[in-house]
This record gives sequence, structure tokens and C-alpha cells, in this order.
Amino acid sequence: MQRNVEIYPSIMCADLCNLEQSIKNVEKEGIDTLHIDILDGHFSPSMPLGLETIKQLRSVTNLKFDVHIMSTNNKFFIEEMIDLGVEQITFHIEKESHVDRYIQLIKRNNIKVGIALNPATPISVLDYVLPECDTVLLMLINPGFATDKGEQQVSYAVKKVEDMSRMIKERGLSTKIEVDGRVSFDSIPKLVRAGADMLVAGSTSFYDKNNSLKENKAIMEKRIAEGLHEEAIR
Ligand code: S6P
Ligand code: MG
Repeated sequence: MQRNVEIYPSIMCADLCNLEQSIKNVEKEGIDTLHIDILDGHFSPSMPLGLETIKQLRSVTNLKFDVHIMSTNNKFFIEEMIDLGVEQITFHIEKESHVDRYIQLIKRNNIKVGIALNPATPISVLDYVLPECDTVLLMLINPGFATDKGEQQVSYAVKKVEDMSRMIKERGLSTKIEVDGRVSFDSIPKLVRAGADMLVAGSTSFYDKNNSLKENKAIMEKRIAEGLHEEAIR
């Protein structure tokens, strides 16, 4: 059976001065999950959305919330997101001493759990916790630098997704791979073929300013289909 590859629009790339309308625009396109970045200004020098903003967003939409925490204080934000009621919480392994503890905390609350890796972090750090994860989020740019136009997808993006996919298959797991960072129209077929299951979509795809959201979503779906086709005939 063919894999289902999902599009997760990254709300920090929408019009942040008109967030409620931005959310309605996403809903109109038949999307069911929103990618929400939490950056604390310490993990990396950026802070696009505040906690109160995310809380207010929760009250205006039934979209699922896929929360990506980039913080040096995971515990605080994980607890806040559990209280808020979100569908998936992902945190970075690089700044956490108690990875297993917070995985279990999220799972106990019946929320999907993901571990995120910076581009340079090897997938081997997941060795013991992989079976506990619903998702592995692979950052393909340095987190927090999405608004830096000079920030490009790392050259080893496809190889890292392939390696991750192989590790999951070899261990007979059903962990999903989420890719985040310059997941552009051009890079989608290669990333999907390599094994990506969820595509975080920002300025280089869903929010590409040259087209409407409807057109961007249609282009993304076409690129996903190409990637799945290449995977099937490989
Ligand atoms: C980056 C953040 C991402 C961005 C996404 C934007 O710190 O985790 O979720 O929002 O990378 O997409 P794009 O296509 O503009 O790179
Ligand atoms: Mg993100």
C-alpha cells in the first residue's frame, strides 16, 4: 500500500499580523494539521510566536497542532502544551538531559511524541529511544534561521532521510519521518522518495508568494506523487 505523505503548513510563515485569517485560509485548503514552532530566543536567536498567541490560536481552530519546541527549557514548554491540548509534541535532543523522562511524560498524556535533530546531529543518538517515538523530525536547516534568506537546506538532507528510513525499517518500527527546513517544490520528490512522511511547508512551498495557497498545495501534491512514484518503481 502506498504511503500517506502529509503537508504540515508552518504557521510562522503565514501573515503573523492576521493570524486568525491565516488559520482560516489553511482550513479552507483541506489541511488538517498545523506545524507550530516554539522558539525561546536561547536555543537559537529567534522568537516568532509567543505562548499566549498559541493559546489563542487553539481557541479559534480545530486543526491538529504539531508543536515543534526549540528551547533550552523543554520541561516548561512541554507542560504548557500538554495543558493546552495539542496532538503532537516534538522537542530537540541536543539540549536535553532527560530525554526519556519527557518522552514518557508526553506519552502518558496520550499525545504523540517526536524527537527533533539539528542537521549536524547524527541519527545514532536515537538508538535507544527510537521505539518510543511516534515521529523523528529532521531539521534540514539550522533551527531558528528560517527567516534568514541565506539559510539553505543542508547538502546531506536526502542522505540523512534515507539513513533514518533504513534504520526505522531495519528495526521493524513504524516511526514517521518529518522533514523541516526549505522543503521546497524542487526538493519534495527527493525527500519523499528517501522516506519523508510529513513535510513542514513554509516559504519555499505552501507559502510561496508567487501563487495562491490552493496552487501551492496542488504543486506540492504533484511533487509528492512524483516522489511516491519514484519510490514504487525503484
Ligand atoms: C525553523 C522552523 C521551521 C520553519 C520552516 C519554514 O526554525 O522549525 O518549521 O518554519 O522551515 O519553511 P521554509 O520553506 O521557509 O524553510
Ligand atoms: Mg519547525
